[in-house]
Parts: sequence; structure tokens; C-alpha cells
Amino acid sequence: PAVTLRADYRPPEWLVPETALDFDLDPAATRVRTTLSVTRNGSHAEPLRLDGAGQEPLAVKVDGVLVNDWRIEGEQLVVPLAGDAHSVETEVVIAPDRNTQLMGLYASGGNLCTQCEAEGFRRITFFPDRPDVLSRYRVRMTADSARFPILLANGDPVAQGDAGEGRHWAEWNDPFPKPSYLFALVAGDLAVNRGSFTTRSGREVQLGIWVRASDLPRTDHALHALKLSMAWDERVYGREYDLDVFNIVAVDDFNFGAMENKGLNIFNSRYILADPDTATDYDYDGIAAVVAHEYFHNWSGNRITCRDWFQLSLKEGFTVYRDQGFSADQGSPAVKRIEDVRSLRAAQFPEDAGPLAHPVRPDAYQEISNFYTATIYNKGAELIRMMATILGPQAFRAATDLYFDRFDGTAATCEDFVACMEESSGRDLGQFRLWYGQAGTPRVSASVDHAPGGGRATLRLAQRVPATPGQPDKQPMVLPLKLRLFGAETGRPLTDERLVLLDQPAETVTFEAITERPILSINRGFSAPVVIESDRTAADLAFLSAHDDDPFARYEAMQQLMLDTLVAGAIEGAADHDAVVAAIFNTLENPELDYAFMAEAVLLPSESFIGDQLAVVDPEAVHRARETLRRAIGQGLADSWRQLYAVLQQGPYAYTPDAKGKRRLRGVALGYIAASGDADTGRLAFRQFEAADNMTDRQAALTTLANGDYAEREAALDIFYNRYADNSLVLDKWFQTQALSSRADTAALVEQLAQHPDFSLANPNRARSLIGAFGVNQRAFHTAGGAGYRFLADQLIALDTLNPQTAAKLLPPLGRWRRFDEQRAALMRAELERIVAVPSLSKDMFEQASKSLE
Ligand code: B3K
Ligand code: ZN
Repeated sequence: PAVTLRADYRPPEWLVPETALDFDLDPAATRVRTTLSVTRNGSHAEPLRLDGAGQEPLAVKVDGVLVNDWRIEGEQLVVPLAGDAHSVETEVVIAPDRNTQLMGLYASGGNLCTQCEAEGFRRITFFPDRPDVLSRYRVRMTADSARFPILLANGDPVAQGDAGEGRHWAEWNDPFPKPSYLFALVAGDLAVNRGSFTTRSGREVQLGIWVRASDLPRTDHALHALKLSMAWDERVYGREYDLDVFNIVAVDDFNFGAMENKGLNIFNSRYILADPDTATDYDYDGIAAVVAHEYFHNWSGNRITCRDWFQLSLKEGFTVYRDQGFSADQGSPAVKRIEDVRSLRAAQFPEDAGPLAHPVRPDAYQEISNFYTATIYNKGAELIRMMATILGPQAFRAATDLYFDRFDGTAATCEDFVACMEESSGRDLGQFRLWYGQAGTPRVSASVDHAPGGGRATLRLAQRVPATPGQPDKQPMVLPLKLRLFGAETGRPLTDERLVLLDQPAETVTFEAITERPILSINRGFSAPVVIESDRTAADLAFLSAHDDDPFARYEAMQQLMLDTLVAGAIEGAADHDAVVAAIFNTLENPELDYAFMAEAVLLPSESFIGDQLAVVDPEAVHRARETLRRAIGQGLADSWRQLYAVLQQGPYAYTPDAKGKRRLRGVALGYIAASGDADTGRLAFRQFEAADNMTDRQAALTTLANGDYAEREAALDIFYNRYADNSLVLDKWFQTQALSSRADTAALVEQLAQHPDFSLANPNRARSLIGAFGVNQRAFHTAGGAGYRFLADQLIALDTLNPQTAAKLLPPLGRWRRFDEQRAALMRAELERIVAVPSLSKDMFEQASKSLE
């Protein structure tokens, strides 16, 4: 298979200052006429090479004259050109209604829309489809007036009119040069929720959220989040919006969350549509975060884009960091940080420890779609966060100002970004750059020595970066570790918070005037994305969970305490639960803590994260250990849970931080009541399910019922299904809740659900809600015998023929075979081999599956 190497980057041979596109839109046959003004870049004799995928050039003109000396080489259209500047016209016909890959121009719910990142534009027309070719686009669309009354594209609307014969046309112009991956158009029958925003320099921007008419009542939250994002980016980064319109369109068929096309974001409808009856608090938060993320891309991604796809984290890591900051500012920064670390550990740590591990700035790829990963996005954001920590807030802001100023209108690299950080702060980030090139999660061991009665404490730190595919030997990295010591006897802080930059394999840090035994609080705020191995005892961790002044560190101490208990339980079959139960009790009794934080702090680590701590994952042992501890917590604190459950009951639904926190903790309380095994659980959960006036409470009750063996279980699932039969986003929850169930028969149930009339692989959300959720349900997926592996492989092989990009994203659970016992490993490998052997497998799947076998 063809491999693209970062080291092979060459500047483009031809530039395309202007692009004019003329679409004659029709779902079955859309004619695209493209006029490119091209200029030779430097002195060379190379012909013009335009990328295409799947279409034939019907005609090629140079400077208005039909030519026939063009040729097709691989998938490129090669046009010899004599001079240094020409106009090149091509014409193709494409079929959006047969586009099941959902890349390029495709049909969704009767409308037409586009997705071009990373390499979808070449499925629309011939073009140098690479992010460093920036062009000004003018777009004309002609379409049936009745079927497609709304015609949208990037930039500002210029003109529109009647085209006769029941057709109409519209023209849009985007004054900002952009790479082809940011091109977008939408044609359809859409209703709009309009708003406006006045920028700080007084420009009035017209905002529009476009959806099918029946969804209009579910768009206010997204519109509000958009306005908040625009204000936040002005205030926090000094970034102002630059066009007169900003449109967002929601579509049901979408390969991922959303897309930041210039002035015309296109969203997966699940990240736009919300009302209390159909969306959970978690959905509301996700919508605000994604709306903000895509909006922030206007500067970090669009005004400054990536030179090549190896630099993807330049825009994605930075933009995730920006949206994390936005979300933190809307609610509780501590809870947001906990959530972000939780998802880093759920998705990125395993990726970094497995066969698909890659650096934040990769060196090679077969299919770039496979590199939209937790590493590029979430670890990438952690790199930005570490630089912000090292520089401090003022210097960091000065550095981002410099970056935005210097690289505006260009295609930049990760190196350019780091250089701005250095230049504006005067700090040397030479060694820090290893974070971009070395994969793997660093492990840090930490222990404190203190002689009783002595005044000095010595902290010994050592780091180790594990080997990853293609990178057997690693250099020590720069790890910014925030730490503080607390006194074991008095409970008081013994030091200020210190930032230690660990940049050697091993280092010691000394503290003077330490008069009592110190307890180490380290990696506070999760200042570095590493694993800490320390010799802190259960008592130390319990102490920190109660007294640490850093909320994240407090949460972390509790997690570590739970994890130690769970690992012992999984390995030895039994463990002492008292310390965890007591620590949870203290947390629930602490009047200084808010409900949302409490809810996060008392949740046990997931089964997969517990599995990640074991040399060989034993899914049943992990499940048992976790259920046993859950039961001990449920029974040991039965009164607390009952009391909370009663006290946290609320009047009519409100979307406020306080109400959200209460719902969250009440859901957790219900879970622990269920875990206690009390006989009235089914009744309690069903009552909540029926009485709920919002999806958060209803879904929490349904989850509890779906996880157990209650008489009310089936009734609740049926009621839920019937109530929401015409809302596909809620039906996704119905599938997902069952696929995530901790019941022993989940694997069999999921196989049945795949036969359900509402199940379809053609819709990515639906495929992910069942197949994706099943793959991350450790107990169900790894049921002995390998039926889960076979099922996943069958589904992926089928999905690959429709939508390779989405199929390949669901493969990683099979690639984790090294983590399991021999029998499971052999069964998992056999399925990977079966996938690799499929004739005409996509390169997306081939890359993921073959790398997973290595
Ligand atoms: N930039 C897009 C992701 C495109 C994924 C292409 N496979 C959305 C985002 O990160 O904001
Ligand atoms: Zn992004």
C-alpha cells in the first residue's frame, strides 16, 4: 500500500489563486464545472496535476480552448501547461445519491451536503486537494426550486435568481483564501433559527442554524452556545469573526461530530438538536463544546491552516484546548478537567499503548482519515496545555497573539506554533518538542523520603517512556509536574504549589523545614499527560481525597484508591473495601463540595480502565471486582444514597449548573442503590423513568434498568422505544444503552439488535450506537468463545463496503489482543486476519487491521 511520508513534503508546483465552481445540482447526476486560475510556483517544467477520485473528466479547457493532451495518471488528471499562468476548466458528473461514504457531495434526508476534510473535495471535482493550496472560491448552484429551496455555500451570498423550468440559482463568494477541505455547500428544504452577533469592532454578523422544519424548536441551545463562543474568543484570545454571515447546517448522516467549513459549518444533528425531553445534560454540554470547537476553528484552522496533514494537531490539538477552556468557563473548571482526563484515559492512553500508537505529529500514513484520533486531538490539546503551564497565562496569550498575527492567511506547521511560544516567552522548548515526535504515555515514579524528626524531605522522580511501534528507544521528555506536600499529622499544606519540570531520566527535589511526615500531591490539575506510579498508601490517598486543595488532585487520589482496591480485587478475588467506602462517605458529607464534583469523585473507574492496569486483562474478574466494590459502597452507605436520592429530587426541569449537578449526583445515587441489591430498585428506577420531565433523569433510570434483571426492564425499554420511535437521535440512545449494558447476556442481545428493523449500518450514528458501544463494553465484547469478535468483524466487513472511514474507526477494540489471554488473543487475531483477507478491502480498514496484527 502507498505510504505518505512527512519527510517527503514538497511545496505545491502550481498555485490556484482563484476557483469558480458551477454546480448543476441533482441527486442522481450533478454536473460540476470548475474554472481554476493557476500560476506556476517557482521555476520548473512540471505539468499541472489535479487530484480526482472516482470521476472522469468530460472536458478540459485551457484558457477557454478545449484541449486533449491531458492524461490520467493513477487518480490524477495531468494537464501540460506552457506558460506561468492559465485558466483551466474541467467538467465532471457525480452522483450524490450513491455516495455512501459520506465524503464529497452526498445526500442526507433528501438534502444535499458536502464533507471535504481531509480528501473529499477530489470526489467533487479535479483540484490540487492538499491543505497548502489556498484559493478564493466563487460558487454558483442551480437546483430544483421545490426540492432545494435553500442554497448555501461558504462566505457571503452574492446573488440569486430564477433559472426557469422550476429551477433557481444562487451565488456565494468567500473572500478568504482557503484550502479545498474547507469548501462546503448545502442544498435542501431547511428552516432557520436566526440570530445576530455584534463583534467588538461593531460588525454585525447574521447567524443561522439550519435544520428540517420539525427540528426548529431544538435549536436554541446551539444558537446560544454559538453567541457565547463568539464572545469568548474575543475576550480570551482576542479573535473576532470576519464574515457577515455564519451558518450552521445539521444533517443526520455524518461521519463524525461536525465540520468547520468557512462560514458554513456542517454538523452531525446530534451536536445541534436538543430539548429537555430528548437530550441529556451531557448532550447539552457536548453541543456547546462542539459548536465552540467548530467556531474556534475559524482562527485556529481556517485563517491559519495546516501545511500538510501531518500537522493536523496544529489545528485540532489547539482547538480542543480552546474548546476545553470555553467549557471550563461555562461551568465548573474542576469537573471539566476531570471529564477531559477521564476521556483521555478511556481513549488516548489505550491508543498510545497499542498497535495504532502514533506521535501527535505522525511521520507516515496510508489513509489520513485514520489519523483523526484521540492522540491528535486530545493528547495534542495536552501538549498545548503543558506549554501554557510552562509559559504562564500572560506569556501564553502573547505567544498565541504572535502566532495568529504572523501566520494569518497561511498554511503552517506545529513547529511554527512552538517557535512562537519560544520567541514570545524567551523559553527554550527544544526538548519539549519530543512530545510531538515520540508516541507513548510517559510513566513517572515518585516517592518521598523524610527522616522522622528531620527537616528535609527528598522527592525522587524518574520517568520512562514505553516503546511504541517503530520507536523502540525513547528520550526523556519535559514533564511539567505541579506538586505540593501536606502534613500527615496536622493536615496542613507544608509547601506552596511548585511546578517541577522533570526533564532528566531521574531527578530529586528537596524541601526544607518539613517538620512532619509529608504526603505528596503530584500532577495536580493533571499538569502532564502521564501515568504516576507512587508508593502512597491507602491512608495517604484517603487523606488527599479529603484534604487536598486542588480539586483534581482530590478526585485523582480517590480514583487511585479505588483503582488499587479494584486491581487487588481482580487479581486476588477479594479486597478490603473499607478505605474506599469511608472516603466516599467523607466526600458526600463535605459541605464545601458541589454536587457535580461529588458525582464525579464517587464514580468508580471503568472496567476497561481497570483492565488497563493489569498485565493480562481478565474481563470477568474485573467485572466481578467492580461489582463487588459497587455493592459494598451501595450497602455500606445505603442511608446516604437513599437520603441523597430523596433530597436531590427537584421540581420542574431547569438547565442551571445547580440543577445539572443535582441530576448528576442523583443518577449516581440511583446506581449505588441498584448496586446494593435492594429489592425495591426496579420499582424505584421505573418510577423515576415514568415521572421524569427530562431525558437526563429518564436515561439514568433506563440505564439502571437495562443493566439489571428487573421485572420493569422490558417495559421501560418498550415504552422508551415507542415514545421516541420517530426521533433517530433518541433511538440511538435506546440501542446504545443496551449495547453498554453490564448484563451477562449483552453480547447475544446486541446480535439480536443488529437484526432490528431500525438498525442500519448506513447511518454512522446508528452504527456507532450499537457496534461502537459494544466494542467498548469490555465484559460483553470479550465474552469467552469469541462470538463478540466474530460479530464485530462481520459488521465491519459489511460497513466497509458502504463507509470505510466509519468502519475503520470501530476496529481498534479488536487490535487490543495483546492485552488478553492466549485464547482470546488468538480469536481476535483470527478475526483481524479474516478482515485483512477481504478482497477489495478499503485502504482505511487495511491500514488499521494490518497494523493491529503486527
Ligand atoms: N475537522 C473536522 C474533522 C474532520 C474529520 C475528517 N476525517 C472536525 C473537527 O475536528 O472540528
Ligand atoms: Zn476540530
